[in-house]
Amino acid sequence: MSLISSQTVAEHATAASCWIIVHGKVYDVTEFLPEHPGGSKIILKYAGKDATEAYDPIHPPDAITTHLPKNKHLGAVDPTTVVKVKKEVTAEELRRQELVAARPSLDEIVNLHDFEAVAKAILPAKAWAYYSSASDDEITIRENRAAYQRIWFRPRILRDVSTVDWSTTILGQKSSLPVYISATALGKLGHPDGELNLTRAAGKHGVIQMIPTLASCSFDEIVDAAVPGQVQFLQLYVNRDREITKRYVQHAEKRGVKGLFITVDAPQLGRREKDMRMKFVDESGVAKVQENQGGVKKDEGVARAISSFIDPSLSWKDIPWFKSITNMPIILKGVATPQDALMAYDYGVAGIVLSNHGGRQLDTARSGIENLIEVVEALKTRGPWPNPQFEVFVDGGIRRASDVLKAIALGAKAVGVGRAFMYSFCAYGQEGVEKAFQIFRDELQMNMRLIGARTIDELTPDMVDASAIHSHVGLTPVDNLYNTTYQPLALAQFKTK
Ligand code: PPY
Repeated sequence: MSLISSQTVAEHATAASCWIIVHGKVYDVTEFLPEHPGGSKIILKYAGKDATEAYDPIHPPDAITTHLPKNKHLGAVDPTTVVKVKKEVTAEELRRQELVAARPSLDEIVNLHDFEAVAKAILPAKAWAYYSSASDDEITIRENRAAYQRIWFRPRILRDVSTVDWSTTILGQKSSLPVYISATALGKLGHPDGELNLTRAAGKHGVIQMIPTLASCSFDEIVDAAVPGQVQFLQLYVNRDREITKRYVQHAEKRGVKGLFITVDAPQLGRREKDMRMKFVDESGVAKVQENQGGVKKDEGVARAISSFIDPSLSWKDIPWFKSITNMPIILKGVATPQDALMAYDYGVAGIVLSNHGGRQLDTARSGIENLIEVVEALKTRGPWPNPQFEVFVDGGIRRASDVLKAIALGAKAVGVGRAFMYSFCAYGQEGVEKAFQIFRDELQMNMRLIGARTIDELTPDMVDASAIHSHVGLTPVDNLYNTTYQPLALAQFKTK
């Protein structure tokens, strides 16, 4: 096939005929414009041009080739015709690069909050807004941390804690930590290797990674990056087109994925205002004077832009179907009440994650750790507890091994950590994630010794005092590190000249 000159591509720069270049290939996306989950406006910005840089962080590499009919793949661009446009380095970008160079050395990172602080400083504003944002007033995201501080330890003494072992099993799979990497989307917004940083670190350290449906890397890239025997789970957003979901799930099972975590708390995406407000901020980080023209669809932030494929009609009736299409254990991610925990149990799934989606969905929903207490009580009515056939996980707000131990003492089989691992690779790539694991190990060793638990099984409910958990009146000492990295919400900005 003959090469296409970039001048020819440039002639197709309107909604009537829209060509774009991605990874050196030319695509005719004219008919796809109305179907693009992120809206047509963003594609039109790159009409007739190379869209690779904008495409990469948001899409797995194969998204365009799988979704666009073959007759719209027009061929390769002639590289000799491509005029290299020198990318203008903005003031924000310059400042960012200076900060990257001045990052604390990894040796100076002593806790997980440190990663978050570095990520906050060095991430592009849009990436930080997308990752850090939570819904509405961001009450739940903060409560996720605060709840752990309403639980106090009741340590046991004189138990010979010379050796302590925090390894465990999760859904029957070995895990070196009682912590798994929870799914977080769009990893390449924060680091060029995206989710592969997590895969590589997890493979080296025997930690289980949950692969997100909305990863920036493709599912196969993430599985290919695993070492032999490395355990991976899959987080699933259920597509309106069930055939797509079926193919995806069965492909994952074939590729050796060991657990299917179906997200059940996101029939519609929460309104994450920090992310939404990015619309009004231009590249230099200065508030942009922008009239809201009639008819122009409001940009709703990165997340809402790409969420239209998620099926809001998902219901309990679908659970038998999932069981019929896969033998992987099915876990419902985003359960928040004892009633639903019992329904999940009665529907015969393998477990639940007590989660509020990192505070990104229903604001003022309670924390997973608070719900755990009632859920465990309810599950005891169904038979002996702990029940090896039904595992309960918790996520949201975990930054310390002490948080992990509290959840396990109260009945969680393991906990999920999403943002904290993501921030560790945003700040330091794979090495950052490995350091985060080391921090967990150091803190687990110290805390297990001080609590008097030599193994995960020795963590029992009597080792914690959770009597204040349901009191939402905060009288605990102030969590300074968290409060420093937490960025308060802002109100709408007045126009600047
Ligand atoms: C989230 O942002 O909370 C997600 O779970 C990922 C996501 C990203 C974009 C659309 C829908 C969900």
